[in-house]
Amino acid sequence: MDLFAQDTPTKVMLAPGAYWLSGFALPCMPVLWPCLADHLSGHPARQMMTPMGYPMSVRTSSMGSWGWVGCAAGYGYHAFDPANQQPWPAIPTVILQLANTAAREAGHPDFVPNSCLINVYAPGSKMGLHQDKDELDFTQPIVSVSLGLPATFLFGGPRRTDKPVKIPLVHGDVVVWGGASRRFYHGVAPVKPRQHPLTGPQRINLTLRKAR
Ligand code: MD3
Ligand code: FE
Repeated sequence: MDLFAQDTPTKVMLAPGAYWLSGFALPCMPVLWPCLADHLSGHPARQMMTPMGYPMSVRTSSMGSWGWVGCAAGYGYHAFDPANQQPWPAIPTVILQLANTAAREAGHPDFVPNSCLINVYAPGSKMGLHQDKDELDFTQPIVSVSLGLPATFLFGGPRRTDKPVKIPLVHGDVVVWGGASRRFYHGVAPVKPRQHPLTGPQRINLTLRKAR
C-alpha cells in the first residue's frame, strides 16, 4: 500500500491496536483551532529539559487535570503549571469529544482523557525515538491529533532497534494508539520549513491521555 497516496478519510490499522483516522479532526477544526490558539496565547508552549539537561527542540504546553513536564529531575505529570503555579486550564469540550469519538472508532468506547499535551514544532524541530511510559494504565490508549505542517512520523516496534516505518501525518489526521502499539517506540523526523494556512510555520500535535 502506498501510504503517501491517501486523499479520502480512511481508517488504517498500522499495527495491532494502532488506528490512523486520516482527516478525522477536519470537521471540528473551526471550533478546535480558536480554542487552541486562545489557550496558547495565555499558556505559551515552552522548551522542557531532558533529564540530561538539554532543552528539547519541541515546545510544549498542557491542558487538563495533569500536565506533562520535563525538567532536570525527570519527566512526569503535574497538577500545576510550573510557569505560574496554577492548575492547567480544562480540556475544551470539542477536544474531549474528538478524542472520545476517535477512541471509540478504534475499539475504546469509554476513553475519558485527563491530560492534553500540546507539542509545538517549529521548522527543524523533531522528537527522537522513545516510549511513552509516564502514564499509569497502559490499557488506556493515547489519541494524537496532527495540526498544521505535515510531518514524517516514525513508528517503530517494541524494541528500540526495530526499524521504524515512516508515516506521513498531515493536518487533521488522528491516530489512536492502543493495544500492543501503546508500548511501541516512536518519534518525529525534523519538520520541514513551510507555511500552513491555519498554523503558519509550525506543526502542532495534541496527545490526549489518561495520565493517572
Ligand atoms: C505511539 N508526540 O508527545 S504523537 C509524545 O507528534 C509524542 O508530537 C509525537 O510522541 C508528536 O510523546 C507523536 C503520536 C504518538 C503518541 C503517543 C504514542 C504515538 C504513539 C504512544 C505509543 C505509541
Ligand atoms: Fe510519545
